[in-house]
Order: sequence, then structure tokens, then C-alpha cells
Amino acid sequence: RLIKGEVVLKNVTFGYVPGKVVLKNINVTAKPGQKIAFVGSTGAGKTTITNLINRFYEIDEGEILIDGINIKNIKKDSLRSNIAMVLQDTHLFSGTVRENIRYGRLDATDEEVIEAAKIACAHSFIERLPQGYDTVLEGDGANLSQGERQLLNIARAAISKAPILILDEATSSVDTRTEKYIERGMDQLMKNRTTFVIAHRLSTVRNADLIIVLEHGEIIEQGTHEELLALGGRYYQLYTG
Ligand code: M5T
Ligand code: MG
Repeated sequence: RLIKGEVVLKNVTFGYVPGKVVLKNINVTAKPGQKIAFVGSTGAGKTTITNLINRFYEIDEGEILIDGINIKNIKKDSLRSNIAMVLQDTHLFSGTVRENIRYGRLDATDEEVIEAAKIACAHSFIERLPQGYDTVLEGDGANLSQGERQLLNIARAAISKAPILILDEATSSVDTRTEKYIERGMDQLMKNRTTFVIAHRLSTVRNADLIIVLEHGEIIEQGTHEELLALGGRYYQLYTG
């Protein structure tokens, strides 16, 4: 592994277009291996924070550091191989299921591919495909269901050795039964990685080391699940619905 996975956002301010601030003065410190959750209403800026950690956009003010290095000074390739992600919109390419799981891990053996698929609860549906792991996916996995595509993205994250993991509604398209079944796999996926998790279902964020509540691009509360419930503020409202 290239990096340990400490991620620090310092006074980060950002907008997609000039004059419209989406994130205001965000400070977050994730120690290696910690699980940090972002919660808040639609449009609060949760996905935007992960877009910035991925350096999909340049920030306007402040800095983002990984293991003390400003991400502006980390090569994009290196950033890519150190951050694994499972997002709401899946990313697959025309190629076999095996190739899609292996992705950047070109050294991964067939056994490792199967192991990753099992962690993601994807093994059984893959086996039922016409050519199993050798089935060719059409562009962006058009011949799979949305939930199956997400499971393949989870398998890809599982095989990756990236020390940083981003989960943005990672199981949003998976049915409730599979989601329950996959919980252990998700824990295995997050083990020993710095994880940023976004989920509407608050039950998946309860055990985070730190929960950050965003509203209109600002951090309004942060703490553990117990601390935030005791606070009786926005998180409490969201949680008790
Ligand atoms: C925060 C705007 C969006 C919203 C704000 C991704 C994206 C967002 N926005 C853009 O203008 N361009 C973009 O490419 O930024 O949006 P978010 O960070 O996506 O919010 P969220 O993840 O907390 O919301 P949700 O619905 O996923 O829970 O004003 O228009
Ligand atoms: Mg989002």
C-alpha cells in the first residue's frame, strides 16, 4: 500500500459554479481505518465532499491532505489506486464480469475474484449468467439489474487494496434481503480502511467512529451516534423521523 489513509479536510469551501457555494468551511479529520459517516438532507453536500476527496473537482479554498500530502500534489493515477468507491451510479465497462471485478488489480487470481464476489454476495448471480465469470457485459452493464451492477462494484472494491473507501448509497439498489445478507461483507470491506459512508438508512451509519451532519453545505453537528442522539438536534430528528 502506498498510503496509510489519513484524510484531512481543512477549511474546505467549494462551489460547482462561481457565486454558488455548495460547501462552506468544512473541517474533517479521518484517522487511518476510521469510519466517517455523512448524513443530512438531499442536496446538503454529502456527495460533493466525496467528489472533492476523489479530486473530481478543484476546491476554491482550504486544502485536502492524504497522509499529510496535499492531494494536488498526488498523481491522479496514484489517487485512483488508493481510493476504492461504490457509488449510487455504477461504473462498469464492456468486458467480462471477471475483468470488471479485477479492474486495477491485474495481478488478482481467479480465486481472489471469486472471493471478492462472495464478499459482495454476487457469486450466486454470476454463476447463473450464461458464461459465469466470462460473461461479457455490454456497455455499463446494460444486461444486468441495477442491484447486480452495484454488487459487482462492491466486489471490485473488495478486491482492491486501496486504503481509502468511499461508499455513497452503495447498496441503494439492492433488495432488503440481500442488503441484510451483505452486511457482514460490507464490514469486511471497511476493515482496516478509512471509510467515508453516505447512506439514507441511518442504521448503516450508527456504528461509525464519527457521524457528520451536513445542512446546506455546512457541518451543523458531529459526534458518535450516542452523542448525537443525546444532543437532541438535527440527527435526533432525522433518526427518530
Ligand atoms: C449539493 C449541487 C446540487 C446541490 C449541491 C453532484 C453535484 C451537485 N451539485 C451540482 O451543482 N453539480 C453536481 O455535479 O450541489 O449536492 P450533493 O453533494 O449531490 O448533495 P447530497 O449528496 O447531500 O444529496 P443526496 O440527494 O444525494 O442525498 O445543490 O444541486
Ligand atoms: Mg448524494
